[in-house]
Amino acid sequence: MPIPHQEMRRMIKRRVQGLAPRDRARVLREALAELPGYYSGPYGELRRWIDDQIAEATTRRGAEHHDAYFIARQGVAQVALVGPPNAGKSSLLQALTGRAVPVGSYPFTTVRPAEGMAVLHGAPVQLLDLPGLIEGGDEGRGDGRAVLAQIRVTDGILFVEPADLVGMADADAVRDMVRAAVPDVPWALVGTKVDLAPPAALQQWQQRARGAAHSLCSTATGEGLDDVRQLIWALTGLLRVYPKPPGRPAADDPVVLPPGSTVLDFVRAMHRDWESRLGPARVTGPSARFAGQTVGRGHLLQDGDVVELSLRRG
Ligand SMILES: Nc1nc2c(ncn2[C@@H]2O[C@H](COP(=O)(O)OP(=O)(O)OP(=O)(O)O)[C@@H](O)[C@H]2O)c(=O)[nH]1
Ligand SMILES: [Mg+2]
Repeated sequence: MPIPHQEMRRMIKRRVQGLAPRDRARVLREALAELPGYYSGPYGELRRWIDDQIAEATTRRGAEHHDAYFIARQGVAQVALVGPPNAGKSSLLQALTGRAVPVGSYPFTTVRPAEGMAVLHGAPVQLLDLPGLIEGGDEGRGDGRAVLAQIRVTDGILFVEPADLVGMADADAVRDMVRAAVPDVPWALVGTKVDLAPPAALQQWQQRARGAAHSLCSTATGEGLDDVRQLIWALTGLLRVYPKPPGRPAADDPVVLPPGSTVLDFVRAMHRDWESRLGPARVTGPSARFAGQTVGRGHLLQDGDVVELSLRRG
């Protein structure tokens, strides 16, 4: 049973909301490919609407403007890649978002922040590639102050550190400095370059990461990149909530909600007219004590919940 076309249009709008034009065009093309194969009727109209949106996104490409250093949040969350020079931040941004950025085997390749969109579970998560930080950055060494100002307003910090332990003293100093300067932003740890790391170094790296949310990867071989995507998703705290129409299976595509969302937030995200008609909601999943638990509208949802709403006639 295909998703009704109106819900599909809403879903596509949600997916492209806040995306840079180029990413919007890509997501729209993907949506087009997923459409049921009808070219007439409501789905035909939807198809023409998407075509128009793609045309708009691709002709306005030049309209983007960023301040040289500050990058405003786009998408559902912004996560900053932070670490010492040469750790592999830009390589990771490129691997996760497809955005082409300068990569070099020398320190300070990145001189201006760059951004790209990682589409995680259908939701656009903005990643920032920042210039490498060095000890003393908080006192103005390098561009430390400007980089820290950006990190203060981001939603999550992904510390990028080399798993081969090359330059590891710097990584420690940078992490301590950032955590002292920005204590409120949640963080996680990624070890890069596992392909270069001898087993003993890897073991030592993991020992050091113990107690922190972390994962290991190589952008050279691609290994571990899915783990990094999971790590970023968990870092954002975003929730995937799957609507389930009564008597039918849950939808494949989740509604993505901000951390701390309730059943009421979910209902509002589904349809603006449903709030006044909301009857009991039944939840199955991580936030439920048992499958099909009946909950109130203030019930806090968790990532992976399935919610069945009953609506009174409007
Ligand atoms: N073998 C291997 N090399 C990597 C990996 N990730 C990055 N590199 C190499 O490490 C060097 C630094 O990578 P960048 O992505 O430019 O590092 P960065 O952290 O952005 O560096 P700055 O912009 O100078 O702060 C480059 O030569 C990359 O090709 C990896 O997973 N495996
Ligand atoms: Mg770089």
